[in-house]
Amino acid sequence: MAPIRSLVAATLLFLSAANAHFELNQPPSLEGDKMNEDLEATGPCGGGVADLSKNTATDFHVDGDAVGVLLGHPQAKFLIRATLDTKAAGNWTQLYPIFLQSGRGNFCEPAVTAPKEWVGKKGIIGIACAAPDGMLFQCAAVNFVSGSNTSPQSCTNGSSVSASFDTDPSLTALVGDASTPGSSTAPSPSESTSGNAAASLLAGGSGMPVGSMAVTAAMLLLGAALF
Ligand SMILES: *[C@@H]1O[C@H](CO)[C@@H](O)[C@H](O)[C@H]1NC(C)=O
Ligand SMILES: *[C@@H]1O[C@H](CO)[C@@H](O)[C@H](O)[C@H]1NC(C)=O
Ligand SMILES: [Cu+2]
Repeated sequence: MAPIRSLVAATLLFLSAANAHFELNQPPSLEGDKMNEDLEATGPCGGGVADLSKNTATDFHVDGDAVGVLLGHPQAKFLIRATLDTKAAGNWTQLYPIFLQSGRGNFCEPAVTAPKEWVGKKGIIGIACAAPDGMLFQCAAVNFVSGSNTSPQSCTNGSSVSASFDTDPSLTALVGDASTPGSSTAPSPSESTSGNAAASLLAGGSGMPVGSMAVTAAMLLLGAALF
């Protein structure tokens, strides 16, 4: 019995990891263990609802604290941003340079910093991920506190994971003071999603020949359907 059960468990784990876009592990995400992947493409927080009057917040040290993700794609670029807006409606500050993660698995940056003036305030840390299947979002509610967290728990890099600093216009567009609550000048998630997916597929690249072929096939089918 036990071996079969663990085999099933391992298979389920593998399947869920293979299907996963990305998960925010540190700080704990608004959705906790119950992430709804279907909503992950919805900005600013995926299926999480930012509301600082209700969200459970964990301490985040402004002189350096950990941000950890689990990536289910072979490659993706990440933006780490934060806002003091109570509903995460805008006014995002970038906390860390945009980086490219290569390799599926855990990535943790142990020394992400935030503005010192934020000590004593509550805020939302938002992660935006430019993945092969579009832009994805997760958030965490935090209390900004002074000092640094030098030995963060469960902050590890997967053995086949590497990272390098990078640039990405669709991620950079998600930073700034411009968008005030209620306005919608920022590009909508769906727009940046399709734009980015198309761009990364057109760029060809090492990663996804099968994906490009699937997209090409889908376009051919769509074309046929239109005639
Ligand atoms: C944006 O955030 C800053 C703090 O980083 C704050 O001083 C400013 O008032 C905020 N602006 C808006 C429009 O909320
Ligand atoms: C993970 O890798 C990044 C980039 O190489 C590095 O900055 C970071 O310190 C590593 N994290 C841990 C927990 O070692
Ligand atoms: Cu995905």
